[in-house]
Amino acid sequence: MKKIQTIKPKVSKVDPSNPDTIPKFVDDLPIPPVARPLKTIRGKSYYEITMKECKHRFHKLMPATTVWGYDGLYPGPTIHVNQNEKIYVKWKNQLPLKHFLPIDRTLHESAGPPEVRTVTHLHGANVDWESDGHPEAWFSRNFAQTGETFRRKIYEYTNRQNGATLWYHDHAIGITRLNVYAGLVGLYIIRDPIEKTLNLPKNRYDIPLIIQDKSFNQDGSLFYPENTDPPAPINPSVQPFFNGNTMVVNGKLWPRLKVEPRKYRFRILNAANTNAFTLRIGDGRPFYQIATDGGLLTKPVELTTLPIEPAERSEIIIDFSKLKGKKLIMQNTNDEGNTGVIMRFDVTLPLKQKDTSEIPASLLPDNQPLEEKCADKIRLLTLDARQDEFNRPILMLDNQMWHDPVTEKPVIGDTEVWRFINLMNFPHPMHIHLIQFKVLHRRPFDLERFQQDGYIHYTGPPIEPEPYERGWKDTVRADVGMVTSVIMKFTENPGDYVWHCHILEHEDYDMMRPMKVIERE
Ligand SMILES: [Cu+2]
Repeated sequence: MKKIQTIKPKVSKVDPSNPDTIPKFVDDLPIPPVARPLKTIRGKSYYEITMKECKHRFHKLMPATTVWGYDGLYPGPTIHVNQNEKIYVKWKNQLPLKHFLPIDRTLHESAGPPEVRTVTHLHGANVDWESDGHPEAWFSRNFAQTGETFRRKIYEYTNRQNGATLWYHDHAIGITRLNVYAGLVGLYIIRDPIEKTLNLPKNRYDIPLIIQDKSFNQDGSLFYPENTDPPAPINPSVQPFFNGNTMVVNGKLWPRLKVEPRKYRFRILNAANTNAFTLRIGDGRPFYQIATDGGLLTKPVELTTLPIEPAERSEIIIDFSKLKGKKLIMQNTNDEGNTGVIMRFDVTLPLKQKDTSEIPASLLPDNQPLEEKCADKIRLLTLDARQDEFNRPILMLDNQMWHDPVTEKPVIGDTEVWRFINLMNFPHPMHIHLIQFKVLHRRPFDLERFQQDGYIHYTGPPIEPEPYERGWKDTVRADVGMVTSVIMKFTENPGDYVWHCHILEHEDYDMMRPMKVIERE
């Protein structure tokens, strides 16, 4: 047998702080384990998931790295549920009392105790507000201290929504970027009966890909910058953005996945702090998108590239059946060099059995069309910036800080259109808790005139959403120079939620606002 050449540099030559020295495609892609309920309560599954500090090996030639993980795992265990199946989760904090990443003490309550606080948000969930993971519903180790909106230790998820790939992550006020970067992420998969009839690739052919960028110090510890460049007069200081110099998938640096020559379903999550990626497979071969954030599309969309913003999910089917023996790199075409490479698919496994799975012509009937003309309320919401006393940018929504009084108060039963007016020179992934929306359109406008008179002067017709965002969404890219409109119907669950930019460095300072969903009077 011909020996396949493997890359085996000496351990001493790998410098975790220099990505050029870290060989790619030497670790197999790990699959996060399935979360198991501790017991059942009145017939419902009850989970306890404990946040712990632990050691994690990002690469077989790197020393183990201190991370924070749900159940001591990075990424955390995947929770699997069925549509309408109610479950309970007690999220527990047994983390150290001191953070291992640099805390900016000028943000929110970061100045005072407790330094380490956590609260878990299930991103994309239709959930009662007390279980939503409100940023001020934080709790410290063993619930010793709790934030202002903390109401319960055990969260209840009803899963009244379409089958979808959701994810859970930390959302504590002022330190979300650090807690998520430390490792507090995991997947939550809802399955529904429609999906089960579709004969999509399943079980070992249904694979999650949680993509993040990270940087490391020489000793293998996680690197996160202490200050801005040029430095702010206070230290540590929040960053306006974070770019890692390596790519991590399911916890491994540039992993490889050995696949059979057949179809696979991939559930892709961009769990990066700041970075958007544009995915491309091999030489740009076509693949098929089947789902967005909130579940299945009406029909598959053929793509050769797929942009994905922080917090967005996209599910695709790749057909490797004609690629036996080939190795295909998943790239990020937004970057060159190390962060332009994500992972590799090696079509080297023998076909276990005939692939009978399908890429169906249609997926989910569109039985909830939302039309702009039926909106009960249209909100114009700006994305803007000013400077703080240290000459750092404060990014804001509607010119307001997090602690300013709530202005978005949707009424149950109403359909609302939100228009995100981006006044900055950078796109922002806007996320609204509780609901799934549809992207209506993006429309170019005259930024200069808006800044003079505060009115939107459109400079062109509305542009249809991209082919890859024509399904249920909870996060949307608010483009530069555009008014991005989304439409949604509030159906249940009054209470205190939030909406925010999902660039974590932005939501911490201060691109997050409260949203109070109210009952009709
Ligand atoms: Cu932002």
